[in-house]
Amino acid sequence: MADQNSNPFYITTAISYPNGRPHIGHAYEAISADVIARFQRLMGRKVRFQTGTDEHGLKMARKAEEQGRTARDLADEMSSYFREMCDELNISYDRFIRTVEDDHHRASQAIWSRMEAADDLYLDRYEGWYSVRDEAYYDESELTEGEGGAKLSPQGTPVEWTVEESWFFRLSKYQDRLLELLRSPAFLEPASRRNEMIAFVEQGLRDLSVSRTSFDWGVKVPGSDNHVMYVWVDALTNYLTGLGFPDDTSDMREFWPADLHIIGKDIVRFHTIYWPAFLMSADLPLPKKVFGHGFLLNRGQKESKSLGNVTDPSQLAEQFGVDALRYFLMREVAFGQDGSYSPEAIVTRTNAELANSFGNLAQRTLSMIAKNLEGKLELFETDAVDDALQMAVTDACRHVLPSEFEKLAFSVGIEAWLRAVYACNQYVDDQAPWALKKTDPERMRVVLQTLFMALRDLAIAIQPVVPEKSAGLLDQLGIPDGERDYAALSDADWYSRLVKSGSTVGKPTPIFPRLELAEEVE
Ligand code: ME8
Repeated sequence: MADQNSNPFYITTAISYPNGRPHIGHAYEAISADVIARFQRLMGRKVRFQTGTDEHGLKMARKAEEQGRTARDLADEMSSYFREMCDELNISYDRFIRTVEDDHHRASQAIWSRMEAADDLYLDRYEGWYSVRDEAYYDESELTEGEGGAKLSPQGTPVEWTVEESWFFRLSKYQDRLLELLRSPAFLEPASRRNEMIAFVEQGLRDLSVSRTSFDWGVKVPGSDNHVMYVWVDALTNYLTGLGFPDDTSDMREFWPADLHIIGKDIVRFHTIYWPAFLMSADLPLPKKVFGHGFLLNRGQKESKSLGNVTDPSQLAEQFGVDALRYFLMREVAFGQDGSYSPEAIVTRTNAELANSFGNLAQRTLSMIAKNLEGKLELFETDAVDDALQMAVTDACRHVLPSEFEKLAFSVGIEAWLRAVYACNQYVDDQAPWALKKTDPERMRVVLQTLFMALRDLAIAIQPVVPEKSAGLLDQLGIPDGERDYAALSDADWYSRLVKSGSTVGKPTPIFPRLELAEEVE
């Protein structure tokens, strides 16, 4: 459906359960999706980026009951913390969706009616296991035994025996088409998640219970007022709601099917089996790719209220800075795998790579230009050693980083960028402009201006990861707003235009101060 000329790119995160406050896993997912959204914008694509909260279901209803309040009241309060977290972390979403919104109820009822019209829904009785924590039905064969013989889901959560009248979706009918989809490598990444899903489908799909009658916190089933939709039916539909479905809107035409759903590894089944089956039934195009990222662990351990190690991401951002946190997460964790973080690791890495390497390079280059060239830039003739540095920087910024980010291999792309930063620092040490000042001032000018050009490329390339800090540096360099996208990296004339414009470099302000570990952090 998407019009190729406008080059649209639609990316979504999962929508979070607001049954508590956001944790670091939520922040990690939002940041990684934001890095992709910003990257694609810099690549010249028209990006639509959606995130939000998943507010219906038994988990929310029970949590509200526990707290003696209405589910709506709980959702209103908690959802606002998720939105605040996104704003604090500089997440450039176009819409923060809440599933309690009217347009979402309408969209969910519309997809339901299309599945019904396709003869894919029938009324029966559900008898089986349900995990409220996962909001998932499990087959007996999938369960394991916990302490005292308690039955546990494959995710280790408690399950309860459930018997009620329910609408069923003919999932079994889509078995062959789903297998074909899952076997096409582009649909689900990383590849490690694919085999598990293929095995699940190969083992035979049973029809899925898609409505509940024992509580009413959800979207009403059209024509069956005593049923609410199974929360995953409405939750997954959020990706369509945001584009105006079921209306034939320009957003639907432009952005559906979605280019990329970013989700965590625990909800791959819902996104690569249930969701495509619902869409096939409703006769809608399927998302192009689902990426299941890994989990973030606190010093190698899962965070949980009982261990008392739950981290508030806003507090981390406040303590270390938003961009330092973003950089750390994208650089430290190989996207797709699990990763671990600790305050020490954040401080060590960002001090070494951002403060001491990139920040220091910017600081010393710009202060030498301000001091020794009176901030004035001019055209210059390079030597082979200057050309070699320029080539290394250009290769990292124009080729390696973008091609790795396109593959969602952020840590690899950042590593290439960092090698270019190291090359610049090595060049400063080798060329020793402070010594050239006395022996060969003309050569000093060449060295400083070569570094200026490199800094500009490095700052442009790293924008998706550290948007605020790179913007600050590009401001200090005098790079005009309209010349900061990736196409500008291939513009051979930018420097001569800047020189002609008479732009000058003032005394720099440090962009990445060294971080200290606060006393209260162990
Ligand atoms: O699953 N590290 O919501 P949710 C990394 N409402 N990612 C993590 C994580 C961790 N420690 N813990 C959770 C839901 N996540 C549903 C989604 S989408 C139509 C409905 C990820 O609040 C998790 O994998 O439990 C998911 O992608 C997202 O955070 C929201 O999790």
